[in-house]
Amino acid sequence: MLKCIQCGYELEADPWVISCPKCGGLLSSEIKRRPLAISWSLFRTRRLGVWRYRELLPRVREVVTLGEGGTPLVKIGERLWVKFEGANPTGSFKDRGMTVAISVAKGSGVKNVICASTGNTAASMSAYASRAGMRSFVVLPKGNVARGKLAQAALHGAIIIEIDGPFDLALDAVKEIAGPETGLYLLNSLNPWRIEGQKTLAYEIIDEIGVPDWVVLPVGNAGNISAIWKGFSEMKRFGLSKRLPRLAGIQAEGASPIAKAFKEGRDVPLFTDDPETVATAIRIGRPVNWAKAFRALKESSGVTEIVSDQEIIDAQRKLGRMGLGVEPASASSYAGYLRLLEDGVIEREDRVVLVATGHALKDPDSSPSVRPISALNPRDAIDKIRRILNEG
Ligand code: AN7
Repeated sequence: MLKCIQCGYELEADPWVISCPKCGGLLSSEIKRRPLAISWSLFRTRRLGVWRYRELLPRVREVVTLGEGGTPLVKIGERLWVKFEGANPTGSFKDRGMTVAISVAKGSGVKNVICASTGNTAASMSAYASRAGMRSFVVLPKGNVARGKLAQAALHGAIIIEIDGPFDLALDAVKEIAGPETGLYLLNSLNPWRIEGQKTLAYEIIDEIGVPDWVVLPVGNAGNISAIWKGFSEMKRFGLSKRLPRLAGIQAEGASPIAKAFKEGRDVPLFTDDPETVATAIRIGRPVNWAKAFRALKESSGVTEIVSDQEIIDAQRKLGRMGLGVEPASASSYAGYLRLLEDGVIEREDRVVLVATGHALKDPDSSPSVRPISALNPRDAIDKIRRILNEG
């Protein structure tokens, strides 16, 4: 059953209905009754990943999967973990949502899918669409999509359209053309089935370490923060966990419509038409899921934080030196965490999970420039290595 989060209107699940037919509000897939069979011991008989929790996902005729989810939860401190979503099949958390939404679409006979994207949604959607035998169209902000993501879209055979302007304008175009009339199925995070897949990130955290005190994550279009909150809330409602975490939503200085407004105690975002940040994944000025995000932040006694591009890059380098390769948007989790720790909002005793949403390989241009030491021949290489070792 789908329910409008704004006016409460309820309707039968219909893949083609992406927003409320009554008021245009965001839809959410609601599980009315607790599925009887569910328990941790049942889930744990299955492989860790999105479909481990299939009783809590939409029923689909055929699962279109690449083995998504089940990503490493890497301990980097006494009470600090990184959920490494870069380990998903296409290198970002988007795969969790795509396996579910593409499976739903396939069951309805969809042949063509479309999204606007800052890059990762495009990469993920085109991979899953190809896996399902569908054709994909992606609309991107020209010059602001990281190289690795473009390469993926091309590799998986997407038809790529670039526009002059930010992600938000690309999404306007996609929303206009998608629908049953054109047969183009919309796969941005407005699509409630995407959220259903992405909520499993929360399930996996509880499955592995229980409910933490804080979950810190980057916020762009605000689908993921909504999804993760839905995941934690459902587990508590179904009696599979006892408490809820607080959420910390992090945005970049030049693209902080939600973080800024929430900090100031406003009820609606401070939209911007010209978002700018080195973290191109979250270079978004008018996040479509803002209403769900505000609810998640309020219900979780959450906070928002704003970090500079320099803090993001510094955090990315620090994670790199811990063996964790993440793209800039993902490093904003760690940058935000460091700030919140310094400000005493998060305390050292708190158990914290940082969500690292995408892999470093996505955006090779954001990594430090490569400055190799030239050697004339193998002998020279050996000499140079010895000299460095001797320097200590
Ligand atoms: C690495 O791909 O919006 O707040 O079009 O790629 O759910 O939007 C990507 C978003 C965080 C923000 N980290 O998630 C897209 C797109 C990474 C991302 C986000 C994105 P949402």
